Amino acid sequence: MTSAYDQARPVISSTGLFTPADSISNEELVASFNAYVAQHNAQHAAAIEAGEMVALQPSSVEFIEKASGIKARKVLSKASILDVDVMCPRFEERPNEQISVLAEIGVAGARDALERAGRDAKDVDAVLVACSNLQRAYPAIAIEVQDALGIEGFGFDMNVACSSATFGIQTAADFIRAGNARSVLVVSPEICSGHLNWRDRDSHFIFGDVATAVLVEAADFAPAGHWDILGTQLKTRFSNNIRNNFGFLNRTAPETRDSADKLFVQEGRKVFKEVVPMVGELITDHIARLGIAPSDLRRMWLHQANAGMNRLIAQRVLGHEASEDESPTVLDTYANTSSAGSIIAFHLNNEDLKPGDTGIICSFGAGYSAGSVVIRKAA
Ligand code: CO8
Repeated sequence: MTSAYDQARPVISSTGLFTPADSISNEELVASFNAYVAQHNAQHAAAIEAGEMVALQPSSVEFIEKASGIKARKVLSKASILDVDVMCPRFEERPNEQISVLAEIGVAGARDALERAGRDAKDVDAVLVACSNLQRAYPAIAIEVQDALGIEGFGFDMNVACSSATFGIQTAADFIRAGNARSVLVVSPEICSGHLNWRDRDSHFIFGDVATAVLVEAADFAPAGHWDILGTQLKTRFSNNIRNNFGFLNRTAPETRDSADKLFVQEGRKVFKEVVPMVGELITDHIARLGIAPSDLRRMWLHQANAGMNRLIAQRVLGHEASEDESPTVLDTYANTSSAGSIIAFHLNNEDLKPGDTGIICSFGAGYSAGSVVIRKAA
């Protein structure tokens, strides 16, 4: 028996965004970091003097802006991150009866997407929570989001680090093509502040908090003004250059439970060098497969990790330096928000495009993983 939505064509009906109220500028961040460094070096002056310990080096606003393009980051817990004696977000533990903080910001992003599509939660069939770090093992955060929104059907969590949202979009699109769903929410709540080592000079400036949502639906069900999904392409290649060893087995080796490798660590230079060609190739291959010339790409909504990386990737694909209009930046104010970055870039920079305009959402990051979603504005 064929179902009502066999062989349906997947589209993006809407996107949603939750932005924390507070922001930390590079100046505020560096002032706090350098106060910590001064305090640490004073406390260990004798050991440093004796050559038993290496003095910590200060951070700098100029370095951060030049190396990354980041000027500020949005966060859920500003005061405790800047507090030299804490340097970590603090969230009061919630009773099980109360919604968890990760689900809460996911729900806020999802409500925005549903509202923009004029969609009743009852019409949504599935919720995927696709993000870098999940607050707990189970029950799935997606099922909690599903419950909070009053959605029937099913939900599950998935993690492909920075590429979680694009992998989620392909998964949702495949559900729609296969007739297993007609309307799927892909929610990416990213509390990156929770797994960032704010005392590590090499990475303390990189991440921010946010939540995004993408409503993927069958074309014949979607509202006018949606974006047709022309194709999706995913790629993974194992690398230890971005790694976080936090996990449920940490308690089996209590002596290293709080080591720095239980938070985000990376070899930034290697990531930069290896990921730029991988992503350039992915996008070039993908659009060629779809019969789209680089000059036909009206806009690229790239992952927001590093302004220099995006410049080089866009140059490889387009053959010229991309303008801000061709490849918009949000990492200056949001910093790297992992899987949410390319979705924020799309969310804040798509309304001026016209029916028939073609663009690409592309993510890349830990794994390595990269995902490409080619879309065209429908009439
Ligand atoms: N202030 C001043 N100087 C500094 C600082 C600082 N804060 N940090 C480093 N320096 C110094 C270094 O000591 C070095 O000095 P020297 O030359 O004397 O040795 C010099 O500056 C240059 O250091 P780097 O080579 O490290 O600097 P880079 O130019 O490579 O810039 C970046 C560092 C910005 C990290 C850059 O390499 C980069 O952005 N690379 C790409 C990284 C990337 O895209 N990663 C993606 C990871 S995100 C992801 O996949 C999601 C993971 C899950 C989410 C986790 C959430 C927490």
